[in-house]
Amino acid sequence: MGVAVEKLDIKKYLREKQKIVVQALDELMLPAEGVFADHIRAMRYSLFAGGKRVRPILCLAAGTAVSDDGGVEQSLLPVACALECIHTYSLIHDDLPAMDNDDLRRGNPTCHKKFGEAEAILAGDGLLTYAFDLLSNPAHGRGLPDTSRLAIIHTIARAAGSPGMVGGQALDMAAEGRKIEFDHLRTIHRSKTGALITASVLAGALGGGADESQLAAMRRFGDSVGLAFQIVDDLLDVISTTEELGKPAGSDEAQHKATYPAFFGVENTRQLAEQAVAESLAALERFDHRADPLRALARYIVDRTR
Ligand code: GRG
Repeated sequence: MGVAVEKLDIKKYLREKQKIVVQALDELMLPAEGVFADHIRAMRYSLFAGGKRVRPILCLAAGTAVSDDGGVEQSLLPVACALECIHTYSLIHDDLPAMDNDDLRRGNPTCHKKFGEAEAILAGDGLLTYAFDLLSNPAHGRGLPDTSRLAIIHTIARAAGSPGMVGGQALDMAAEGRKIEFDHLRTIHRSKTGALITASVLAGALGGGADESQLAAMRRFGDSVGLAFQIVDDLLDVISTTEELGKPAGSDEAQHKATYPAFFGVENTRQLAEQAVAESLAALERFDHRADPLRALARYIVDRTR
């Protein structure tokens, strides 16, 4: 398995898939024209401001891991794009003055800095809603059976909403300036960041026709990768520069936020990230070479520098 992870050129794979996702986003996102042009321009600004596209790529890779159908990636593209729309909305709203009040995102001025606060709120609302338009629009069915599509919609809605990302954000906001236990931090991480990452993997697996035991394994994979992602995010905030991150570094400490490095120190945090990746790889043990991109993505998530 270790060999398989090394065999795949993850940088090349990411470049290829990022290009496919960005092209699909451009085709599937509403055009900035007509009476709503200004509003749609704000949505598109944040959507195309860069970003690693981790969630859509995890979705495509999970579909490929469980399917023999060479067309599965094409069928999953609207789902992948919907995940990126939801993620981008969460970043726009997270940056607002009422939340993290950040000026920089993906190396560019945040949506509210560029378009004003009201338009940024609406751009986020528009992206969230458009995600479900994409997911449910039969015109974008392209091979996904309705039962799979319904299961995907439910999985993503649950993960993005109050039992997932939105709830996690609410817990995070409520914890600001308070001393919290580690268990509570883990709950925040799992819901705020982990839930959408797990849903991205599950959505891909559902689209690829995974059976119950494959779905259970994919859930374990997604949960561990989501945790690794958040641990590394905490770590990068401490060890990287604003230039490298494209968003303000050191902001967790400045806001007295509870993080993995604050609880365990930098070195132990690194080890915890490694442990989470090892768990994610163990979850994929029963999958063949078609899961190699997923394995390589798990590795990339801890090795990344932004
Ligand atoms: C406002 C409802 C609502 C939710 C916000 C995701 C989130 C919840 C807040 C973002 C705050 C944050 C920095 C979380 C840490 C993990 C994370 C989601 C990082 C950003 O995701 P990346 O690294 O970003 O995938 P790019 O720009 O590459 O897409």
